[in-house]
Amino acid sequence: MVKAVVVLGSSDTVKGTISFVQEGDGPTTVSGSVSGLKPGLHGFHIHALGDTTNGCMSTGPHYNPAGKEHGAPEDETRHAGDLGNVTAGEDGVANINVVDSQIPLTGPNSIIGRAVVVHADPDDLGKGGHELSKTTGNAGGRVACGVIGLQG
Ligand SMILES: [Cu+2]
Ligand SMILES: [Zn+2]
Repeated sequence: MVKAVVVLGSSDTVKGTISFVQEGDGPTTVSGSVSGLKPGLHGFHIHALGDTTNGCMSTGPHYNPAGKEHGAPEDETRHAGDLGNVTAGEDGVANINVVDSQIPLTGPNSIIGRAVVVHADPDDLGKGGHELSKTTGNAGGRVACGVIGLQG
């Protein structure tokens, strides 16, 4: 079993801790919570780079080792990093519980050392018809991010 964790930072208001667990070659389970969000949907992605030298802006585009277009987690056509949306309640807290097969913690497509980014706006899952729909889901600003690191 491989475990990893992200502490979301680079924002005074949005905070959270997210854990990743993978058994063997199986899917990765993502769990945790994010607080300080505006109620509603927020794009939730793995971005390619674990570089926060310029805050969340320097984490690059969505992690996309297969060179595909942006989509929903359940779509055939998606970036590996496309985890869809998280939903914040009236208290601004989003609880996350996702199982996904495209974000391994080992092997050539490992997400270790890359970044989790939470966005200001909903991810349209590639279907919004906006010029950014097929690249970012038009999810708006990057309100929190953190680098995925190995956990013991
Ligand atoms: Cu993103
Ligand atoms: Zn994407």
